[in-house]
Amino acid sequence: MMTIRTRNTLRSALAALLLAVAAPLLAHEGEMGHVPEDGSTVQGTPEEIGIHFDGAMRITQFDVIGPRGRVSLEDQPGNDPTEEYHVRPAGDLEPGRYEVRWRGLARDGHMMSGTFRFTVED
Ligand SMILES: [Cu+2]
Repeated sequence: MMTIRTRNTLRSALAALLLAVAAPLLAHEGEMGHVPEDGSTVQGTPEEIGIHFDGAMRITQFDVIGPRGRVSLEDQPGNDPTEEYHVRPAGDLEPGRYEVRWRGLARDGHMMSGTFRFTVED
């Protein structure tokens, strides 16, 4: 009797814990799209580079890494939460592979991060 009751108590405690862990994950803002598209190839320098989220995200880091290292960006928007974050390269991007690395703060306070890649052709 005692053992069964203890086991049931443990089971409901575990279920409550799983719910508590799962709920914030369901509420998370996610990446909805990338500019240029992840894995795409673009002709020449893209006019803008950015991400769309399905909820407000406060971007804390947004780096574009190319064949020659970090790309200079013309503008880095402020720290206001936004659903669309776009930057323009300060100069022409030489042909090659590029990776965007970003970090942000979701509304629930969790740090989010991601990467996406694109290729620039002549
Ligand atoms: Cu979270």
